[in-house]
Amino acid sequence: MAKNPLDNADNPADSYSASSIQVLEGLEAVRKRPGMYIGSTGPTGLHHLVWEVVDNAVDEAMAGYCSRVDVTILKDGGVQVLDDGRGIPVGIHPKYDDLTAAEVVLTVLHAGGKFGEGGYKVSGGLHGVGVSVVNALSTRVEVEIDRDGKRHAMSFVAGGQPDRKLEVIGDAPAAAVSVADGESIDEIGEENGRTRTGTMVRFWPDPAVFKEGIEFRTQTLVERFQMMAFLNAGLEFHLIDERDPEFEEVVLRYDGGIKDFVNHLNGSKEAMFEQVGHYSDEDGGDTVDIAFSWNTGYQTDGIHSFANGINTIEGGMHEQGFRTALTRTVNAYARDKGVIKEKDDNLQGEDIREGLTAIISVRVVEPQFEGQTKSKLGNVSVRSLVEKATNERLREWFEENPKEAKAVVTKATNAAKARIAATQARQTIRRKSALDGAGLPGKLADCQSKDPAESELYIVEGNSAGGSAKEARDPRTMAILPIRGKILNVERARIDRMFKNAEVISLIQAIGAGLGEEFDVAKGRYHKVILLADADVDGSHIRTLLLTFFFRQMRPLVEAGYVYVAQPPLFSTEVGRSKIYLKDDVARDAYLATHPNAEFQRLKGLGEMDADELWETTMDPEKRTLLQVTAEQAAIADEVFAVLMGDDVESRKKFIQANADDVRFLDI
Ligand code: 0RA
Repeated sequence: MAKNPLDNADNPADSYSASSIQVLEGLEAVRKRPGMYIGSTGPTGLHHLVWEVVDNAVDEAMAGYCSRVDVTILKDGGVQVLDDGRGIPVGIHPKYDDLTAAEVVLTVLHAGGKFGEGGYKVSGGLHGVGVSVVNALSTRVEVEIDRDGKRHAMSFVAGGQPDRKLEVIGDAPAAAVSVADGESIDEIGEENGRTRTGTMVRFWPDPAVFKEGIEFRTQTLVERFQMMAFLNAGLEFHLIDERDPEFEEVVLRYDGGIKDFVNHLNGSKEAMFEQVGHYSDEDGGDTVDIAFSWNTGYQTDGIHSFANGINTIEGGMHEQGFRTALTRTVNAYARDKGVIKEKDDNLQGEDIREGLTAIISVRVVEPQFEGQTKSKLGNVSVRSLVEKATNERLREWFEENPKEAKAVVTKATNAAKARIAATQARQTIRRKSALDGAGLPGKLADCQSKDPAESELYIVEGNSAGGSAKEARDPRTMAILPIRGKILNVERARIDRMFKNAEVISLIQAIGAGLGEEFDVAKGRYHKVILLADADVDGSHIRTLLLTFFFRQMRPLVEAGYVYVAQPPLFSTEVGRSKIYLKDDVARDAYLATHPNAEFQRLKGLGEMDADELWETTMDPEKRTLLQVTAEQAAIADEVFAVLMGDDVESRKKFIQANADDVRFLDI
């Protein structure tokens, strides 16, 4: 906890006035209740520190002053964020007579970029708490600012206590000359009369705050920066991980912005036409940007929305406006062109959204974030903005691209037919009362307990493994459903076909909570649905098919945290007359370190274990490790699934080969 600087005679903060004390009390509040400012003190909160600093650089980019952000994970666990924005202002702050604006930004809550002139019109950052929070939760922060021709530096220790007041440490270097394509100057950094501006923030998170650890996950940073790069056309991110000598610098820059985002999400799918549609509009400082394309696939959830750079996974007014206007526009167009006759029913939204990939990005001056995870946009005015833009501009796009428009309408018409066929198929099944849980599948060995909270369903690949699992289980709480062969690939199958698949039907019956839009997680018969398949590539494939099925057709089950992946061991070794199982390479290496000469067998399949072994290694709640499947980052998950499951066989093969070991740990 930060000490009162006045208690320490050696502290340079001695010269600070009453306002500085106030300032430190603010940071003290952050240290007392960090969760209130960064959501949690777990890995999510830890990464939030990086987002806070990077958001400031992105704000500079949005205001038109920053073109590049360099993020470095330092060897000693700190993080450095360097941008070429205007630099945090270095003059004396009007409200705090003895502090520079830069010191205020680093030590006063909410000071961010919101004060004085030159403040941002539209700001990112879900919490928007500002860099001072990063300061409060770090053991050390170092800042360098290039501005007004000078390089300035300051630093803080122990949760925001001044270590070195802002001072000039030299001249700012010359500004980089931007070299256009084909020009002869190839030396970046050459004098052009101007000096560089920008901010460098280096921080070391406080392990006393982040008790679960202070290790940053590179992939998390890459995914976030990629999203930001898509949403800010032309902005260039560089990521370096100095902890890993093998790490190759990641550079992310998309000059096509959200159009590139759509292409990227569609990358592994078969696009219906070459060009990505795009339009934007503006009203009273709020802006909307939309890019869209259709692919030949059947999913209906390809709309991804963002507000001020935040992925609004719970949707909101911008999404609503788009959906309404999309449905309206396609129906109006189809009627005008005579594809739908007067007496015909309208196409439904889901028909039109089949195969659609769209990015909706809005910037809102005063965003209202609502919902459970504060990721739903509540501004009603944004709905009309998006609706109006879509009504006008999408219609224009259809008129200008008649071939594409026709393909869209034809696809939607086919989807409508399939929807009607599915309703009929569903009714047939319901008549047999299969979907309502009255009939349980014959292959299911159900558990005795009727309390979903303690009941577990093991979905086991193959009949022989299914047999072992039935023998091994605790019949009171564990149900076993053997699944034969590969279930239908749901990414590619329309719902009407899925109802005809025996494996899919038995899954739906066993879980007993319905399917698709009718899925009701409260009716689920098990709070743990555990996928148990071999630890090899075939097992990975089946696991992925099942995960895709749950993700697409029973998403609330995934969101509730009810879906798990069991981890059968990969290796076994004989020790005397007993056998020891080790779950992965790490466990094997650890074992080898203490038991030289052990010979390992790579296990080929679950079928090789008898019931006792299966219980011991994989099912015993006392010993097993289950991986909980999460549905975070739907946009990225969409892509992972698409790569794995989509029509593009080549990229699917490549993905599975590249990730053969990881696929079983697939963390959607
Ligand atoms: C306050 C005001 C202005 C910019 C910033 C803060 C700022 C903060 C950070 C943090 C990391 N990089 C940053 N870049 C800028 C506006 C500057 C002006 O009006 O000139």
